[in-house]
Amino acid sequence: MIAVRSILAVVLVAAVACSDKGGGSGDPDAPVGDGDGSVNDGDGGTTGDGGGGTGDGGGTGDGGTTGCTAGGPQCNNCVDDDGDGRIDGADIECTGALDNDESSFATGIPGDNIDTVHQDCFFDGNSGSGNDGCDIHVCCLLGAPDRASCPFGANQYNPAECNTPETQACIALCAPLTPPGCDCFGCCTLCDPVTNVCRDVLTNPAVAPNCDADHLSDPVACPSCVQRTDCGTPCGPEMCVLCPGQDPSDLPPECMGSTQCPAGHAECGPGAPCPTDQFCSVGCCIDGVP
Ligand SMILES: [Ca+2]
Ligand SMILES: [Ca+2]
Ligand SMILES: [Ca+2]
Ligand SMILES: [Ca+2]
Repeated sequence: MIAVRSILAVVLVAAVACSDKGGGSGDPDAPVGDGDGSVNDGDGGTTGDGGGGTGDGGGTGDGGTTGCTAGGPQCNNCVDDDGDGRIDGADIECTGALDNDESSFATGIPGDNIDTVHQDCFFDGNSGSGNDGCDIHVCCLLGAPDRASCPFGANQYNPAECNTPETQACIALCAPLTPPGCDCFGCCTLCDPVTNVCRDVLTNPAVAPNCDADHLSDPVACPSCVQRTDCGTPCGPEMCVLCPGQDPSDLPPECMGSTQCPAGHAECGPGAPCPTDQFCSVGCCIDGVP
């Protein structure tokens, strides 16, 4: 137990040390890929090692960290834009590679996630179900038992329709874009990085404009939600699946410091970047918006 915890602690410290630099192995103090010809050279990234050259400035990419691109959208630019100590996909307020607002659950993409009533794929960079086939009344997500308790679009709400499964088109398009711990509509199990207390929170800024990382325990700012079970990936230490806001040190020892990713999706993190068309979110590569 002690040995495992020590290893995890070392891994965590290494990860933090790496993340703080934003450029990963570009840091000359980095433990791997430091360009000195030692056996670990190259492990930290294929193009970003050896002094922060191509990864940081060349736009090729990975900087030795998670596949981010310098100068890209805030959630994919290798920088802690909001200064909370968490970079890009490790920041719970980043919903995907195109998210250009690391400081909130909004994406900064014009027209994205602006409908309070009809919810579509939360992670596809637009509002409306036309392109994704995902369509559900917000009060299903909020768990409202009847119209009287439905705060948005109550006259259009039929609780019985909440039992309708998502369409195959919705699942096919949206699930690969959805970070572990979230359903396709942005109902996410969010964990406070400090206290590790977790809640299922509806993150859609149209519905919860005051919800951010500082208000995770506030049910007014961050309303509770009921996750859809057929589109998205649940998380939890008992499944060895990291939730947003957690890091490998939050997993029990039997997980060996490794998170389980959705089928077909690789684990990622500092020094283990995703393919260029994917995004490292909560320790797993998820698909980029097509
Ligand atoms: Ca960033
Ligand atoms: Ca951040
Ligand atoms: Ca965001
Ligand atoms: Ca959409």
